[in-house]
Amino acid sequence: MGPRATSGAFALFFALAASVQASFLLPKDPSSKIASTVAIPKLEIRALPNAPDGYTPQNTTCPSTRPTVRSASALSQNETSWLEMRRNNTIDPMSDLLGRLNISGFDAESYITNNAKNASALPNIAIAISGGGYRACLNGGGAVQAFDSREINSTAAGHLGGLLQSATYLAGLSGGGWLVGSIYVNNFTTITSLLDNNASSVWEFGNSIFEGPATGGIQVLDSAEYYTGIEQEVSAKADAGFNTSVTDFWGRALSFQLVNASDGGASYTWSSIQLQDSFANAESPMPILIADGRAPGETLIPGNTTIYEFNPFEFGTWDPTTYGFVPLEFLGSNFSGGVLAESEHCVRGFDNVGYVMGTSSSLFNQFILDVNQTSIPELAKNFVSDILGHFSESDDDIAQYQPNPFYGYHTQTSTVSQLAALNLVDGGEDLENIPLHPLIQPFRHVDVIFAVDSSADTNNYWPNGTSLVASYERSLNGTSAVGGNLANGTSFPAVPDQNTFVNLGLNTRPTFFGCNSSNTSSPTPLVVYIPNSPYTYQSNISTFDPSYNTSQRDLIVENGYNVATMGNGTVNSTWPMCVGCAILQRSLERTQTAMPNVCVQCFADFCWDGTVNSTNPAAYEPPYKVGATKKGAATREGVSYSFVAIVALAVSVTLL
Ligand SMILES: *[C@@H]1O[C@H](CO)[C@@H](O)[C@H](O)[C@H]1NC(C)=O
Ligand SMILES: *[C@@H]1O[C@H](CO)[C@@H](O)[C@H](O)[C@H]1NC(C)=O
Ligand SMILES: *[C@@H]1O[C@H](CO)[C@@H](O)[C@H](O)[C@H]1NC(C)=O
Ligand SMILES: *[C@@H]1O[C@H](CO)[C@@H](O)[C@H](O)[C@H]1NC(C)=O
Ligand SMILES: *[C@@H]1O[C@H](CO)[C@@H](O)[C@H](O)[C@H]1NC(C)=O
Ligand SMILES: *[C@@H]1O[C@H](CO)[C@@H](O)[C@H](O)[C@H]1NC(C)=O
Ligand SMILES: *[C@@H]1O[C@H](CO)[C@@H](O)[C@H](O)[C@H]1NC(C)=O
Ligand SMILES: *[C@@H]1O[C@H](CO)[C@@H](O)[C@H](O)[C@H]1NC(C)=O
Ligand SMILES: *[C@@H]1O[C@H](CO)[C@@H](O)[C@H](O)[C@H]1NC(C)=O
Ligand SMILES: *[C@@H]1O[C@H](CO)[C@@H](O)[C@H](O)[C@H]1NC(C)=O
Ligand SMILES: *[C@@H]1O[C@H](CO)[C@@H](O)[C@H](O)[C@H]1NC(C)=O
Ligand SMILES: CC(=O)N[C@H]1CO[C@H](CO)[C@@H](O)[C@@H]1O
Repeated sequence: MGPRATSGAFALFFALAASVQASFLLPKDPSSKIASTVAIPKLEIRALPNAPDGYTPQNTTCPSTRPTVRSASALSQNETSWLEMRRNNTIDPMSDLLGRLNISGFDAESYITNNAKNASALPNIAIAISGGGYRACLNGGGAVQAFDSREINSTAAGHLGGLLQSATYLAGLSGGGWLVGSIYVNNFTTITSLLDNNASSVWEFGNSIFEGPATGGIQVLDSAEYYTGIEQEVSAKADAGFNTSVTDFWGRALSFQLVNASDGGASYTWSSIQLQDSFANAESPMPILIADGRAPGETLIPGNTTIYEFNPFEFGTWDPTTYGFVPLEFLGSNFSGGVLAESEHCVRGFDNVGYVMGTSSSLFNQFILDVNQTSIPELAKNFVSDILGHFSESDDDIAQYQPNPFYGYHTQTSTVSQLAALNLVDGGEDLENIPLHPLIQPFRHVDVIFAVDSSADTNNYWPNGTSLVASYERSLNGTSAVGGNLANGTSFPAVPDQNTFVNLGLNTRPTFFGCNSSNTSSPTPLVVYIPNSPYTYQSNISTFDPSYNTSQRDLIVENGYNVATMGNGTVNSTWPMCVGCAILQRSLERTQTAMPNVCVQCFADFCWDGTVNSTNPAAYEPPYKVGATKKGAATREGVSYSFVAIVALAVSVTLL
């Protein structure tokens, strides 16, 4: 598809979007701002807008050491150096946090400070935020708010503030990637600042992405300017010789909701995160986003697909097929066989933050597969089914990374080394909807992963363990004939089937997996599974719902805070202390320190004990654990049809 087609397609997209929206979108509550009572730090400065020419990638002069693709046989030197700094910076927050969590009969603060010189003895913590559209962004946002010691009251008894400051990695995928991206692109800001209703918040989800930003806040564009601007930017990228796809439009549109810049942050790059003070000084965890590989013509993404990660330094994969990383800043350069020929320029500006977040959430092919399971009008169903034909016949893919940085690289094992373009889709399409893959890589030595799951697995959009099951199954393919060496040294704790998750309630309260590390031959992180559940709000909103009024948005975040803290310890008073035990357990093993008795009890209470009950469960309809928050006029808006319909239209017009 050439540049002109892109531009024409987008004009059509705009026209159709506007008309479909008029017929499908439900009315919204315009008067739902809640006055905030707390003093909120001002959100001002953010990641560096360092792309050379806005959204258009540009040829630039290469550094004296030309960028190359490296083998995934170790961590990057940049990550290794960064980790040394991060290790030191986590010691005080971890010691403070464990002190507050108050593990009876154990002086956790002294334990951490006594081992501070022995970096590898200390706990190594990661947080993973699942996908699931705005539901996942907001529920995950509540969890991150709870983990962040900068948030008001988060360090009170029963709360978990400081876990974020103690963590080494923060991974997100799809809607969870919007959350992670929002935080880092806006100068490692807090969730409260993103929601700030006193000034103008970044997370204004009242206007759907298809309408564009509300005027009067930080954004000043009307819908027409919004669409025209996006069209011009994507056309300019196409004119510069880069294949564009529906994800370019999607990513630009997302940026207006996620990046605090009046032009939607066209110049912000994911690699610029490494230049931000908070990251450069290792004062924040390392953010990682995930996307899945997609073979040409493929609609259903298999469990053995290649999983790619974007970290602030690099883009690439640990999987034994492609098994390589490229410097993210120079993505878009024409690598061949892992090197950039002398005749080639160093392209910069390809790794636009919206494009990266849009890639991780590019689930257009999934919509088409799911259309008959979705409650949309017959008309829309037929329409989507119609375009399925065009779609599967076409090699015009969803998120195009062209030129493919892994062209001619690892030709013996790679499935993409002969492809001019690398095609990526939403990181959850292989069913691993929690971004655990980068966190179980042996080189990263993660001890414990707090896995926040906002997946919509059951009929009414609650999680049921599907993501953990997928991660576990993949980890078993170390030697199997079919999967080859897919696991490639990774190890994942055993988990039961989904029926067991529901029958034993493992999807309704936090559960630890992998408690007994002697059960696995290679180092395996402890997984603290934190499933979305109704504490104070029924947060099981459809993934396809594109708009949220302010009160609904805030209630989902508050519920997420309660999900992570079990209602600030009111639903289960031992939970905060047991989080402390989970943090410490692998470290105590390494230093051959006995588990405190209270921790032994925590593990008895919160670990999956190996029991299985695979009978078909009744419909999963969890009751409130605390009770509905009485605040504002939070109405559950019905599922809006516009998302599915417009996505279908966008896909079709892009292909025509
Ligand atoms: C971390 O702290 C140790 C000991 O306190 C010190 O020797 C080391 O230089 C520090 N590392 C970094 C990268 O700051
Ligand atoms: C913080 O805690 C105090 C005392 O419990 C309470 O009055 C206040 O509303 C809380 N603030 C927030 C933002 O939750
Ligand atoms: C980012 O936020 C920090 C902490 O609030 C602030 O000190 C710093 O000045 C901000 N960064 C930039 C580049 O201004
Ligand atoms: C994935 O599995 C299928 C068979 O189930 C196989 O044909 C394909 O080559 C595998 N892909 C990779 C990347 O291993
Ligand atoms: C991972 O895959 C690479 C490339 O195929 C291989 O060289 C390496 O030995 C594998 N590592 C493990 C631990 O299996
Ligand atoms: C790693 O850091 C060095 C400087 O220490 C820098 O020159 C290089 O570009 C960085 N690499 C990546 C991939 O960011
Ligand atoms: C960038 O350089 C390549 C050759 O390395 C050339 O083909 C391409 O046209 C240049 N792009 C622009 C926008 O100048
Ligand atoms: C959805 O259902 C219609 C009619 O029942 C059928 O023609 C169509 O192929 C189905 N679409 C998909 C994607 O399965
Ligand atoms: C769990 O979720 C999967 C994926 O959506 C679904 O196929 C399965 O029926 C669900 N099982 C239960 C018991 O909820
Ligand atoms: C827990 O604390 C948070 C933040 O202070 C608050 O929003 C939430 O309502 C509290 N939960 C309960 C159950 O009191
Ligand atoms: C906390 O939850 C665990 C796991 O469900 C349970 O065994 C324990 O009795 C609960 N404790 C309290 C104080 O509610
Ligand atoms: C992704 C993948 O190939 N998974 C397979 C791994 O192996 C188990 C059996 O050991 C299969 O059930 C999975 O399908």
